[in-house]
Amino acid sequence: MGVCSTPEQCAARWGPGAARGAVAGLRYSGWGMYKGQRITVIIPCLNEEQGIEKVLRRMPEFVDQVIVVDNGSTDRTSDVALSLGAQVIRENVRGYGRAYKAGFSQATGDVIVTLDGDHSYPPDAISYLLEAFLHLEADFLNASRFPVRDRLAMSFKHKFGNLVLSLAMSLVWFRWVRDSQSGMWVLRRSILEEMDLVSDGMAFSEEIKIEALRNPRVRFAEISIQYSSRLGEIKLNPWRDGFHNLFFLIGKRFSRRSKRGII
Ligand SMILES: Nc1nc2c(ncn2[C@@H]2O[C@H](COP(=O)(O)OP(=O)(O)O)[C@@H](O)[C@H]2O)c(=O)[nH]1
Ligand SMILES: [Mg+2]
Repeated sequence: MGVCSTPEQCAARWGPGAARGAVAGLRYSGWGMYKGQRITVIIPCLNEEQGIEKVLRRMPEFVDQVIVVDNGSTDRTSDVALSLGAQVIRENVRGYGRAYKAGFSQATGDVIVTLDGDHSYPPDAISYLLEAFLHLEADFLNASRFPVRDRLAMSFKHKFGNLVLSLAMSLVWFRWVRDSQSGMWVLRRSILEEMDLVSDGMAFSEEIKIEALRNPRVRFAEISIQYSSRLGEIKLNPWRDGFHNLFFLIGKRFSRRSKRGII
C-alpha cells in the first residue's frame, strides 16, 4: 500500500504536501482522490491484529484517509495499524456503533467507505463500489454479501438470521434490502448531518441503513460484493445480537426522532 516512512519519500511519491502526513506518521496522499472525491475509509477494530494488517496492505492508493478505530483492543491492533500508516483513534467504550461514531467525527473525506478489520470484506472492491456509487448517483450504497460464494465465510445460522432481519427491515420500511447487516457501505459524508444514530452496538449497522432509507433526500442503492472468512475471533454473538437487532428495528420504526446529525 502507499505508505512512505520519511517526508522525503512521501514528497517524492506524492508531491510536497505529502510530507505533512509522513511527519505525523500517517499514510497521506493529498492527490489520491477518486474522480474528484476525497475518500475516507473507516475500520472499527476490536482485537483484529491479524486482519487489520491484511486489510491495510490491500488498501487502494487513491484513498486519502484511513481511520482505524481501536475499540479497547488488548492485542497489537493499534501498533499494526499505525505502522502501516493508518490514523488510529482509540475509543475505550466498547461497541461497534460507538466505534463508528468516533470514526465519523474525525473523517474529512467527501465520501466515506467502511469495512471490518477482520479481512472478510474485500478492500479491492472499494474502487468498484465507488464506481457504482458515482454512476448510480447514490448517497448511500450498501455492499451486500449475498450470494455468499465462499462456503466457509458464513454459517447457515448466520445466513438464516440475516435473512430474517433483512426481510423484517424490508417489510417495515417498504424497501427491498438484501443485506441489512452488511458492514461495508459507501456514503456521502454530508448525509450524516441528517441522521439520528442512537445505537452504540451491533444494531448500528442496520440503523444507518434505516436512516438512509427513510430520508427522501438520500438515494439508497445496494450491490453485491464477495465476502470471505474472517481472520481472528468473531465478536458478534448471533442469538443475543440477532434478537437485539430485531427489537431495535421494530422500536426504531415506532420511535420519534430524538436528535439530528452526528457530525
Ligand atoms: N462486536 C463488536 N465489534 C467491534 C467492536 N468494536 C469494534 N468492532 C469491530 O467491528 C467489526 C465487526 O465485528 P465482527 O465480529 O466481524 O462481526 P460480523 O462481521 O457481523 O460477524 C470487526 O472489525 C470488529 O473488530 C465492539 O465493541 N463489538
Ligand atoms: Mg466481520
